[in-house]
Amino acid sequence: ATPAGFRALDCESVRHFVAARPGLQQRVGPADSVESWSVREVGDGNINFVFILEGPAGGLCVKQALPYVRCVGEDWPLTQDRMRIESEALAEEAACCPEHVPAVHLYDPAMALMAMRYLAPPYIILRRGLVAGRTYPQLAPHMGSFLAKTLFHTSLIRLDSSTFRSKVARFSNDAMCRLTEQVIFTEPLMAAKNNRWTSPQLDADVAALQSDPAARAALSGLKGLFCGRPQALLHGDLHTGSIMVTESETAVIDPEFAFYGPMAFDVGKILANLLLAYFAAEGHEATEGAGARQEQKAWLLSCIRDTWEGFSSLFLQLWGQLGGAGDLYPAALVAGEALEACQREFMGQLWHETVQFMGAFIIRRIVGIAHVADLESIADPDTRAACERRALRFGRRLLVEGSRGSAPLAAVADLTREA
Ligand code: ADP
Ligand code: SR1
Ligand code: MG
Ligand code: MG
Ligand code: MG
Repeated sequence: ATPAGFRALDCESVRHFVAARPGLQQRVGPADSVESWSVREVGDGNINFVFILEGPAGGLCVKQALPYVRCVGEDWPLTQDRMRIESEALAEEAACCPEHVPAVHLYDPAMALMAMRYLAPPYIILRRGLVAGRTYPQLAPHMGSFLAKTLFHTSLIRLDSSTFRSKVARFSNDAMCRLTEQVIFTEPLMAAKNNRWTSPQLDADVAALQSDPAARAALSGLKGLFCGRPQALLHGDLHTGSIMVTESETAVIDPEFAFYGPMAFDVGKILANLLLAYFAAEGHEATEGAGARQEQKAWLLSCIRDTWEGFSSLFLQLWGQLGGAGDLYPAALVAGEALEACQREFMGQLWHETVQFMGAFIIRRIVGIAHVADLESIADPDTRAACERRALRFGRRLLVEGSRGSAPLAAVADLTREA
């Protein structure tokens, strides 16, 4: 139910909401400057409304959850508790990785809103930077670190089982998980009214994929992992539209889908979105000129590899330093060679699942309800469809085969060479 006292804000009412709260107001400007503040709604995501207020003292970002999905409208109701999840997840992430998380200044449950640090230009949404052809040398080390710290510190390798279970319960996030089950793990491989694709160019490709029993079985297996493996507190929507970047900084926003799930879901989502940018780059070259994206394409592939390497090596380092204190592999039970064997098995399995999730994420962005600007911004439908066909075939292969039989880095190199 909508919280008592809730009202949807617009640019005028958000100005007065902030002006009435001294702790927020002082971040934008003194009382006599309120009418001069610039206020704009900048939400370009699928779900919520986001306002930026700027005045003589600085800027502030206010994000509000209405009782429905923004990109669909009132026909798709959605819990406003997602704003509690987002503010609590940001706090959990900030506890282990403050360098990559925006500070939250207020969470107001009745208004289903959050006020947080305004990530002012040159911060830009990573997906937008990638569409414009840019590269970000710090992205892989920063995202490797964000993933390792948030996933390790919230896992049972680090925590005692009572603390772990209480966090699992606090982040059950049922409605948001059901949305993910529907739009990622169910609809893309069946006839569903939400689905869309570049038609008629991809009609035959999509028909073949949707009637492929191996793909359907693999997607169902991933849904089982998503629902049944509470391994760590996930961000839950870690695509390139949930990351803001500068040349030297990286900030992860928008964890409203946070819940306890399989680590490979988060790792796979960011890697899959980098791959989508890679496949789209070929299409941008059609208008920008042959070779125009060569440097970006090489960087995207190295960024995938380096993010995985940075993540896995820091995760294992944290495990070596602090893992013995948690209840999953207590030092008294697992040490020396036994610990090394557990770590090898864990990382091998995590990579395999990561690759399969990558396949599912690529497919959903080409066939399902929510597409990506990387591909959508390729204006010519034949050019776009050629990129999407390549990505779909590659995604199907990742989904069905995972990394079976190959060492992690060899698998990335092989798969991308053959794509
Ligand atoms: P949604 O949940 O609807 O996807 P997001 O949290 O992703 O909403 O925010 C939508 C957009 O608002 C982002 O793509 C970004 O452009 C802008 N935005 C969100 N948070 C901030 C922030 N802290 N600073 C600056 N811009 C932001
Ligand atoms: C209605 S589906 C909207 C999608 O946008 C969000 O960012 C999530 O990825 C979700 O699946
Ligand atoms: Mg978003
Ligand atoms: Mg969101
Ligand atoms: Mg995705």
